[in-house]
Order: sequence, then structure tokens, then C-alpha cells
Amino acid sequence: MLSLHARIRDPRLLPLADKVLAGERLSFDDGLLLYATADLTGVGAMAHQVRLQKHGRATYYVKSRRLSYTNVCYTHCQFCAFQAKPGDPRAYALSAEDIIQELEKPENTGVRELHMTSGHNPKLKIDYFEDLFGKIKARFPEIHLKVFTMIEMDYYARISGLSTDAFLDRCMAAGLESCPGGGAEIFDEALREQICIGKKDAQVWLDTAALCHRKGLPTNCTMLYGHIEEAHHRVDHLLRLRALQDQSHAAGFAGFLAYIPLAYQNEENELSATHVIHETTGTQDLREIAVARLLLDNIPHIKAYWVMISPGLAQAGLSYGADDLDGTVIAEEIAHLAGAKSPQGLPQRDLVRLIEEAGFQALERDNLYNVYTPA
Ligand code: V47
Repeated sequence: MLSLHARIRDPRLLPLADKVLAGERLSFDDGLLLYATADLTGVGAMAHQVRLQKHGRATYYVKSRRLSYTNVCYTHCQFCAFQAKPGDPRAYALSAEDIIQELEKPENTGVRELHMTSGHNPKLKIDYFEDLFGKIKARFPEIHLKVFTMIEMDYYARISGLSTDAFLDRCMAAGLESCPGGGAEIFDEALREQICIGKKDAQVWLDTAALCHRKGLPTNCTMLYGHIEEAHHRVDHLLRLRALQDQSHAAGFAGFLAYIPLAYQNEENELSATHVIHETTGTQDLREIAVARLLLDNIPHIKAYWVMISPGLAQAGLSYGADDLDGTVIAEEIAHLAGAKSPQGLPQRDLVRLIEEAGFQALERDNLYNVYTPA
């Protein structure tokens, strides 16, 4: 097999390859170079090297049901096609009974994770969430509850008149087990003001994630890319995640389990109505996965999110640093309402085929990356 150095064509990447092989951390400027170079396969080769060191050929997926308990949202994110303002005929909020009825449908048999992110609906307070989590866990104790972006958590704690700490204690006692990585968007303050005016700032997202970690609640993290941001915004975002993960690890907590680059879906939203923004391309998507694997040296799992970049490209992403295809992702709405062309869910057999045909080992996992052995 060719050595790593032999697979790199841009000589500027060679010192980075040295660092990768020595297990040394990459810098902000290294990150800029990873975005600037035309040598995508060189970047991919470095990311793949790290992926093989950390995970070998193991590739994870989970049987996941997506669900949003409400689409009513008082925050104004220009990139979002999901939100409904009160009075909108599409506006809804689901009860625990509605969600249980949904989960009882045959297509949800075997689901191991309920992943819920939603709008910011001022009518829903702590008692709603206690009722929701308590009833869902009572009916489906085997389903892991992964709920709230950091921004949702901050919002619902505030309108419940509680500190985030107290809100979290009550949600965890009712059954909350981990949190998805959404709501991070892009941390740069000026850019955030342009794509999600009025949304809580980066520090709120980071502080809330830090609090979750300190309470032993694992979370994921994301970055929304492919809109009006530039490479330096992305490097800044990734390094802020890395710094927080350092802190959480130093304090003895697992912190972020996975990072997911979210490719901007450019339909039916205000951002695309006011800017010319093209769909992300294959090289952009593969580079995001690879750069994440290289810069986020302390976050164990990198997902190739097939919903936003297509199953075929996510499969290629497994050779560019990703070790996780997310999962079956039944009934996803946020990306699909914004124009995602991927299927509304992939059967387990298709995920396994994607992974195995790319030469990797398919492992069904739970939310904490425990692997299920086939019966
Ligand atoms: O918070 C909204 C983003 C997030 C668009 O933790 C958009 O395992 C692209 O958080 N184009 C929800 N993205 C999705 C999410 C997620 C996805 C997969 C795995 C995990 C995980 C989390 O989607 C939102 C927002 O950041 N989003 N609109 C859009 N037009």
C-alpha cells in the first residue's frame, strides 16, 4: 500500500501529514489549508488514516425515528423551512399520546432511538416535557430519548421559569438520555446575525452543551455549511467545538459523542430567497467530513449524514473520515422540507449494503455506541 505521503499531491500538506502520523493537533492555519488546497484526495487520505487508527473499518448506524413535537417557532432562522408561526394552518404541537400512537405504527417496530428537535413554542413548559418523556419511556422503555438542541433547551428552561440546570434535572429524571447536535449553525457572531437573527448566540449553545456534559448527558454537535459562510468561519466553529470537548474531557466527562456536518438545503426558506446559494457539491461535502475528522481529534465519531448529502456520497464519505452513517432516519422533515432529495428513511438492509459494498463492517449501535450483535 502507498504510504500516506505518497498519496499527497499538494506539498503544502506534507507537514500536516507528519502531524497526523505523529498524532499532533492541527492548528487554525492548518484548517485553512485543508479548505484551500485542491488536493482533496490528499486531505481524504489523511482523514482516512485517522479513521482507520480510531475505528478500523467499523461503521455504525442506528434504527432512528425522527419526530418534531411542535413546528411552532418564535425564533427566526432564515435557513429553516420547517418553522410555522402561530396561526399558520400548518402549526401543530403533539401530545404524549399522539407520539405514542405514532411509535406504535408497524413501520416503527425495532426503533432504538427517538430523535426529537422542534420549534420554540411558548406554550410548552416543563410539565409538558415531563409528561412527554415519562409517558414515552413508560410505554417504550427500550427507546432511547435523544431530544433538544442546546438552543431549544435554553429556550424551554427560560419560558418554564427555571435555570437550565434545574430544567435539565427534571427532564433527565423524566427520561431524557442524550441530546442531538443541532442549533449550532455557525458560531461566528456576525454571520449568525445574518442567518438566524435573534437566535441565541454561540456562547449560549456552548455553555448549554458544557452543562449537559457536566451532568453526564452526552450530546452531539453540528455545523451548518454551504450557505454564506467562508472557510475561516468553519475553522473557527470546529475549533470552538474542539476546545469545549477538551474542557469536558479534562473534567472527566464523555462530552460530544459525534459531530455531523449539515449541508445547507437551499429550498423553501428565506435565506435562499434573498441570496443566490447553490446546492453543496460532492467535493464540498467530502471535504467537510475529512476536515472534521482531522481537526476534531477529540470527538470520536464523525457522521456522513446521507439525508442531506445523498446515500451514495455518504457511502464515499466512509473513506474520507466518517465512521457513522447515522441510521434509518425514518420520517425526517427538517431537511426534506428544505429540498433534500434523499429518501424519507432507509431500510436497515440498504444501510448495511452501502457500508459493506464500500469495504467496511456494518455495526448496529445504540446511542452510546454499544453494538448489538445479531440474534
Ligand atoms: O438544528 C435547519 C439544521 C438541524 C436546515 O445529533 C438545516 O445525531 C440544512 O440537528 N439545511 C437539525 N440544515 C438536524 C440535526 C441533526 C441531524 C442529524 C444528526 C444529528 C445528531 C442532528 O438541521 C437544525 C439546523 O441546524 N437545519 N434547516 C437547512 N435548510
